[in-house]
Amino acid sequence: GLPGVYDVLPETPREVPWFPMNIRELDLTVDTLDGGTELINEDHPGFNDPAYRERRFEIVSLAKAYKHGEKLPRVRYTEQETATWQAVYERLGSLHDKWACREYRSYSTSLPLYDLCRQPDEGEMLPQMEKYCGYAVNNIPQLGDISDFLQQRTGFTLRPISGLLSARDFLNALAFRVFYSTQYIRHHGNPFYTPEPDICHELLGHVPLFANPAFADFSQEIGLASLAATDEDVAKLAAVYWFTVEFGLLREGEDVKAFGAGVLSSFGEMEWACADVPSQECREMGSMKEQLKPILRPLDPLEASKQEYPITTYQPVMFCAESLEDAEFRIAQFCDSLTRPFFPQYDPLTQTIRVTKAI
Ligand code: HBI
Ligand code: FE
Repeated sequence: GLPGVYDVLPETPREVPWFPMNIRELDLTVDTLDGGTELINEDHPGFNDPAYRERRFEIVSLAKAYKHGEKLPRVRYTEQETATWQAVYERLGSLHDKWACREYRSYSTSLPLYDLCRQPDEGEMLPQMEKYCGYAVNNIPQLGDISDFLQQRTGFTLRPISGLLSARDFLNALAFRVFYSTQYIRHHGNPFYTPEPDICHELLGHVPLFANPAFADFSQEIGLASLAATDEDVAKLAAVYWFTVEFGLLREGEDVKAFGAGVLSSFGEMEWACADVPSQECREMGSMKEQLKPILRPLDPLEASKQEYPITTYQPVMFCAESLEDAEFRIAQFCDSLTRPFFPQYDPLTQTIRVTKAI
């Protein structure tokens, strides 16, 4: 029938959750869920290692003291830490050749207008990271060098963080093209396992994709959608982020390739997600006793936003997009479908959010 009067009234004004309006206000985002140390529970491999805990505390303190505009803290990593990095770097490197998506393995940059007549600048990603950011088997790169590199490529910068943040604070920063990155490394006892994000996950999982302009735009889009969003919508966006940026897959011809950082930074999850037949050893490592392979669904953000996910085992259900552009388009559509009291836009000149009222 005809709509009732309440159906056509504009949304009533409401208080919105606090959000940063200026990039400096990210300094106010200090409420990590773990407080920087408490996340080390009995399950953490470093729980019973006082020297590890002290070291983690030291590195976390640098992140807590950091203020926008300062130089990113440099960490002098120990031989033991570098050995952990090396183990991860070597093992993942060979798997990336096989299973990482094209956008992770190679780059292409848009050139300034006066250069348009030349060939587009493109090539392998890793040599770039080695040349400009200090990536090497025997060196843990510094966040500052990576941040400078990304800023020149896509305008993304890194900010050090002490551990897991709330989904809202984490996503809000993406609106400013800022990515929070941990700086400590996992425990040396098991270089192939970490229950929390660490520098291997950030640098080998997330960072190379932030040099890709389409990926950078798509990340910022999720960030903008999270500003002043309701708790319910933040939870939906966090799930969409989880099933794309963290555990997303991309189809390349007949193959399924790793796109999410959680897949790209874990050899076990990469085999689980990308191998035709994941080995029994792999399945046991991820506590997947019954299931032989992940259930792959075509990426539908609405469905992903409602899909539950475990955080201690491998993913039983994963989403596969047809391409990065396909993922970008669908997510933009999803973000537009959320009800907003206004439309935030980012002004990169002032590094400020501008707000336009919804009509
Ligand atoms: N915090 N530091 C950090 N790193 C993450 O990847 C992260 C987080 N907090 C929340 C979060 N990821 C997830 O909720 C995403 O799905 C948003
Ligand atoms: Fe991550």
